[in-house]
Formats: sequence, structure tokens, C-alpha cells
Amino acid sequence: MEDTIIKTENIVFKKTELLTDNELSYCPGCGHGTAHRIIMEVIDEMGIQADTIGVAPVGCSVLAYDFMNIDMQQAAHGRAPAVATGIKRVLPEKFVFTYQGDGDLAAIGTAETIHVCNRGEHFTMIFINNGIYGMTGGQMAPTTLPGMKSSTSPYGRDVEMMGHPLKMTELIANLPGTCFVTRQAVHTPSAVRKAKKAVRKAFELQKEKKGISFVEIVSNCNSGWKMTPVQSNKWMEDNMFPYYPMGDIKLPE
Ligand SMILES: Cc1ncc(C[n+]2csc(CCOP(=O)(O)OP(=O)(O)O)c2C)c(N)n1
Ligand code: SF4
Ligand SMILES: [Mg+2]
Repeated sequence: MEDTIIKTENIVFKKTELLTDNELSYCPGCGHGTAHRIIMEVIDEMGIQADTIGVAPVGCSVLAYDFMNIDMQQAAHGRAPAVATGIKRVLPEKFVFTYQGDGDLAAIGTAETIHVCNRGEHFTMIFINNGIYGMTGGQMAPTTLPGMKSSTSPYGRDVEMMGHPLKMTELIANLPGTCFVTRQAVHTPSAVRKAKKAVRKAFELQKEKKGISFVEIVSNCNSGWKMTPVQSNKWMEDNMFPYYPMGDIKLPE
């Protein structure tokens, strides 16, 4: 029986070796793990494992270096774009990417995000938008939806008092230093396929030195949203997608 199972022709799926065997620290059902997988599969398929450097700052993905079997650099909260700028400028032949949450990219790191996108640095940004500060206990982020409950907006986000959600992706698409800006998700097989294609395109574009290639992945935070994984994916489709619509926002010229 065991012999039959390990025969090559019986293998229907093989985890990329660019994902380590370390147990993921993410909550079961969280989109971070799937996002990690598609990025590592793209790097594997492009054969650029030895030429890629990832930068992960603080957030639930703070331990990304434990899961991604490539060169990784830790950055302080919000500072990944600045760190990636330094790495890419010193080693321009390398593929460089940042992996940032919404609290990171669209709150504490807003300035870094806007300036790298305006300067047109030649790396890729992966933006995991789950509308909340997942790691620290589900506080409101700039991306939290109107009326959405969080630990710091227990009655729902009141836009009169707390302002409007920030559509960071639409904002940076207007900046001259971005070449490819797209919004994706990873909650269904077809969404995963599309998101993977977008990540591949973003990495390919680095070779053309046209500026920042930016992939937002709208994701769930089932723990922070206080839902089951299934409920959170449904809630995301019904509530996040209308506000953060899927698709390409800017294509390379
Ligand atoms: C300079 C600094 N300020 C605040 C924090 C606390 N902190 C850690 S993670 C985090 C928010 C993370 O949220 P997000 O970037 O959306 O990632 P998620 O956990 O949701 O994936 C905050 C505020 C910190 N580590 N460093
Ligand atoms: S707290 Fe939220 S973002 Fe963090 S691992 Fe759990 S579900 Fe994912
Ligand atoms: Mg978040």
C-alpha cells in the first residue's frame, strides 16, 4: 500500500520546498498561509530561490522567515519598504519583495509606502489586507470597514469620529513610480490561481525596472473578526469585496 502511494505518478500535489516544514504560527483558516504558498511557488517556478530576498516586518507574519525558505530580512513595523529600498539599490540584480499587513503598510508605514511608490523603486510589494491589526488583538486599522466591529471600535467603526477606510491600493496606483497594481484574494481555488498569476507578473516585472509592482491580497482574520474560517470568508466576500473590489487597477505600459 505504501509503495503505491509514493509512486511518482500517484502524486497529485507536492508542497514546494521553498516552504519549510515548520508548523505555521497562523490561526487555522487564516489567509496568510495560502499567500505564503503562492509566493513561494512562484519563486520556485521561476527558479529564483537563490536570487530572492524577502522583507517581512511586524504583524502576524513576523515569523515569515521561519516559513519561507529563501533569504529573509526582518524590518521594524512599517519600515519594510525603506529596508527593501536599501537592499534593492545595493543588490539590483536580486528579486526583492516586501510582505506587509494593512496595519503595517497602511498605518504606521504609510509614509514609507507612499514614498517608495512615488520614487519608483524596482521591487514588489505584497499587501495582506485583513482590515484589522490581527497580531495585537484585532484593533481598528485604517482599512477597517464602516460599521465593522473591532476591539477598539466595539460598536462598529463610526466614520464621523474615526474617519473613512483608506484605499491604499487605489491611492498608490495614482503615483508615477508604480507600474502594476492589482487586488486579489486567496479564499477559493480560482482566486488562488488568479492571485498566483498576479504575483508571478509582479516578480517578472522587476526585470524590466519599471517601478513598484504591487499586489494587494484581501484576506480574512477569522480570530480578530471573531468568526469561524467559513463565516469569515463569506463575510469577506459580502463586505470587504464591495469596498475593496477585485482586479487590476494599473497595468504596465
Ligand atoms: C513600532 C511599533 N509599533 C507598534 C507595534 C505593535 N504592533 C505589532 S503588530 C501590529 C499590527 C499588525 O497588523 P497588520 O500589519 O495589519 O498585520 P496582521 O497581524 O493583521 O497580519 C502592531 C500595531 C510594534 N510592534 N512596533
Ligand atoms: S490573528 Fe488573524 S491575521 Fe493573525 S494569524 Fe490569526 S486569523 Fe490570521
Ligand atoms: Mg492586518
